[in-house]
This record gives sequence, C-alpha cells and structure tokens, in this order.
Amino acid sequence: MKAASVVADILKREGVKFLIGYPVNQIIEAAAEADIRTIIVRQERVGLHMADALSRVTSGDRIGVFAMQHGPGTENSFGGVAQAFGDSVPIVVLPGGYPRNLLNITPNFSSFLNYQHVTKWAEQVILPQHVPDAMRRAFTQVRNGRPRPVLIEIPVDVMREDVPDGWTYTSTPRLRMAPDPKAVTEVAAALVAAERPVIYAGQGVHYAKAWTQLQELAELLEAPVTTSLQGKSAFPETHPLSLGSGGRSISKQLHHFLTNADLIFGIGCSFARTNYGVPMPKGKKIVHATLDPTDINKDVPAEMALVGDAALTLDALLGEIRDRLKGKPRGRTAAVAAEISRHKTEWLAQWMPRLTQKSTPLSPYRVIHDLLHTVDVANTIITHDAGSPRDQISPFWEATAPLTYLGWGKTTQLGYGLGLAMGAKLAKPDKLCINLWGDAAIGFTGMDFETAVRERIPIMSILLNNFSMAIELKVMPVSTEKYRSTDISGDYAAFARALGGHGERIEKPADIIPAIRRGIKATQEGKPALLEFITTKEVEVSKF
Ligand SMILES: Cc1ncc(C[n+]2csc(CCOP(=O)(O)OP(=O)(O)O)c2C)c(N)n1
Ligand SMILES: [Mg+2]
Repeated sequence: MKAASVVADILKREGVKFLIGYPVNQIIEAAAEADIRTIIVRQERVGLHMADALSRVTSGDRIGVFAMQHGPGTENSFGGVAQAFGDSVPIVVLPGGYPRNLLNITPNFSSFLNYQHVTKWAEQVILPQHVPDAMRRAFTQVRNGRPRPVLIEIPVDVMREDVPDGWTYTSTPRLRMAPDPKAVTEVAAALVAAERPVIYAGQGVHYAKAWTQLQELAELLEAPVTTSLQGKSAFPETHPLSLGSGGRSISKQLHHFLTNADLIFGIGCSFARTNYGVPMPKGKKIVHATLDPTDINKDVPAEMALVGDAALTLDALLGEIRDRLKGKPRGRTAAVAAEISRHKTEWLAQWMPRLTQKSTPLSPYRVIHDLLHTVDVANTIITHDAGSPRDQISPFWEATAPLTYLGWGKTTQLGYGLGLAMGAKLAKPDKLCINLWGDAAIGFTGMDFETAVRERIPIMSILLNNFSMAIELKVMPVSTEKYRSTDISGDYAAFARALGGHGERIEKPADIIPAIRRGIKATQEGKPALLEFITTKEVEVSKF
C-alpha cells in the first residue's frame, strides 16, 4: 500500500468521516478511495477552521483533519493552525512536504520547523514504513492532555512509496487524569467555607462533557456561574445562578459578582490574560482546576490548584462537598438569584433602547436581539467573529444548551466564524448553524461561502454591514479623516446570490424577523443563506 493510502486507512480507523483539504495532497485522493468524504475549500484557512469546529462541537470525540499541499498550501495555512493553537482546539494537520532531496533546504517551507510554536506535536516522516508510528503518536497526542493541533508532514515522494506489508494500527485511546485526592479535600473545604464564591468555567468543561456536574456544583454551593468565551454554553445562561459569559464585554451582574467575590473557582479554564476575557480582580482567592499544569500560576497566581480532567475533578469535588454539607443546603440560592436578577434587570433596562431600536440604519443590537428571539436557541449553534460583533453578541446571547455557542478569541482572526459555522453544520446537520460577522470579517474568508453552497453545508450567515471597520474609528481618526482608511464597501447579498446561495439585504427594523425566517427556510432546503443587515457604526459595548 502507498503511504498516502495507509494514512487514509488510519484516518478511517480513527473514526474520521470527513477530510477537509486543498490540493495537491495525495491523501485527499486516497481518502476518497477509502470512502472518506473529501471537502475542498477555497482557501486553507477556512478548511482548518471547519476541522476545528468539528472537534469543538463533538467535545473532541471526533477529530477534525485537514490536508494541504507543500509550499504554498502550508504557508497559507498558518493562520488556521495558529488560531486553533491559540484557542486550544485539537485538530490533525497533514501537510505535504517538499520531496526529500529538497526538504529543509532554503527557501522551501518546512512545516516541521515553522509550525513548532503553534502545535503541541509536529513530525516529519522520512521513511514510508514509519507512517503508522507517526499517525499513532499524532492521534494519541491530539486526544490526550491539553487539546491542541498536531501536525505530520509527509514529503510528496514518501507519499508515493509503499509501506511494507505487515504494518498494523490500533486506534488510539482517550485517557483521563484525576486530581490529587488530598488537594480535592482542601479545595472542597475552601469552596464550602467561601461566603461569596464565583464559579468560572472554561472550555475544559465542554471537552470533558462535565455540564451536569458543573450545574450540580453550582446548585450545591448555591454559587453563581460565569464562563470564559470558550466555555460559553457550559452552563445554561437562563439559569437563576448564571451571570452570563465573560469576554471583552460583560454583563453588570458578572461585574458585580466578580468584584464582590471572596473566592473564584476556575474549572477547565486557563485564566490566560487576554483582552477578550474578563480580568480576574486583584486580591481574590483563586482556585484553579485545569488539565494543564503549565497554566497554573502563569497569568493569575492560584492559592490552590487541581490538575485533571474537568469531569473527574468535579465528580471528586461533588463527593467531598456533599459529605461536608450533609444534605443541608445553606439556603443561599434565593438571595443570590435575587441579587443577580436585580443587576440583570437594571443592566437590560439600560441596553433595551439599543436592543429594540427602531431607527435606520439598524442597530446591530436590535438584529442580535431579534435573532435570539426568532431562532430555536437550544437547537442553534452560533459563533461570533472578531471585532464589534463579538462584543455586541456575547453578553446578550443566552445559550441554554451545551456547545450551542462557539466562543473564541485568545487570538482573534477576522473571518474565523464562517468556517466554524460550516464545520459545526457538518458535525451537527440538524442544528441551525450561524456565524455573525462584520463587513471587515467577510473580506477575509467570504469566498468560502461558495464552499458552503457547493458542498451543501447550509449555514446561515448574519452579516452586520456598516461599510466600516467601526471598532477602529477611535484608533484611526486621522487616517479616516484624511484618507478614509476605515471605510470598506460591498454588496454582500448580491455576492451571496452570485455564488448560488440565498442572499438578502435588510435595512428596516420590521424586515429583520421575516428575513431571518426566510433565511432559516433556505437552510432547511439545503441552501446557505447570507443576510446582510445595514447597520450603524456602533462602537458602544457593555464594559465596566
Ligand atoms: C486577521 C485580522 N487582522 C486584524 C484584526 C484587527 N481587527 C479587529 S476587528 C477589526 C475591524 C472590524 O470591522 P468589522 O468586522 O466590520 O466590525 P465593526 O467594528 O465595523 O462592527 C480589525 C481590523 C483582526 N482581528 N484579525
Ligand atoms: Mg464593519
């Protein structure tokens, strides 16, 4: 068997159903021969984003795989891999490599060398007989420990060579690690002793599928819960103990509770310092539970820490806490819920004029509010994009079911959302998959709307077109005034139609909901929809 066919065979044994890629890479042809559906994108970055979403929405049970050609393909893929690394997403990247006589010789791009800083594991396979070993290592690494991209570079001449008969492959295990029982006892005592604890859940809860344990912990401690952007939807945001998600913009109730917390318990989170996460106030007792010890004491000093899978960690803590409380609730829930509700009511009252604004151009907040109240939220997977759309939607979208909101942004590449929605739709065809983006974002990856049409991946794109990079207006006043440097333009509804999709431009408030309904209908008929809302250059976000 040729090395490329061995890779395809191994992908099959690892449960891979889709190979997303861009030619030329012999693995694409070999995958098709092995009945793995190949999906060809218009540029590598979007394909990587699709693979990324596939892993995210399946909690890593399925691993997104992407293959591209040596040279330009690998050079052009860097953004997609870097984004997955920044956001800790497990994907397998299979670049071709230059033939061995040119491999590692300048100016030929070496994936092995160049991807070191954006992968947790990178290998170059020199001999065809080593392909199964390399694939075993890659899948073992991608399924275990901190989720992150892995990469196996196979030179084109190796792909064409035979792997000698007798090779074997066993699919790799997913192993979990549990925290030190002694540390669990100490943390349980601290959680029970805290007067005003706040639980901060990260995406580790999604990967461990520890959603019920998280809710149980909140209800047992009678403590409020927030999440990172990546952890958004790990806790039902309509729950009386929910503070909503953290991000660059946050709710008033979240600000209030974090400011007044005596202990912050981070579960399945990195506490990485970022502009796109809520900062932890100084002087709080931080308890950090994560599966990656390199995050402990990195950006936020922790008084106590637990290392392990979020589900096993929460299981262990729940046992200890139940023992300590002895079935006697402390009766805090009503007061905590009332305190949340008071701040939430005040906050929403303050934002309601924008959320229900009747003027034109439309308020992006009105579009988001109408969308939230039109779709079936629990059966929708939505993602934001970089820039204002992220900060406008994330505090106001109340996710009710796990993995129905793909939050992101440790690094914030404009245009990421489209591929995420497409990958989510591939993995969960019964969900309405939406990406919300601005007119700068579509400039990066918009052409892959054609991939959605051609590959029958009926997503719904909500485009907020304000003919501007509005978020930059404050930082670029002179270049805007002199050279119109923040202006951009386009007729994206026409663009969507030209590519074979459903495209509509919406300018009046009364047309928002009917257009959303028509967009959903188009997706149900198998046609991707792009709804282009003409909006104000809104720059206000909910910050404290
Ligand atoms: C690849 C990339 N380059 C640059 C940026 C910096 N950046 C963040 S948002 C933004 C402009 C956003 O404009 P738009 O999407 O139209 O949203 P608006 O602020 O107009 O609502 C820029 C340039 C980025 N996030 N990603
Ligand atoms: Mg814009």
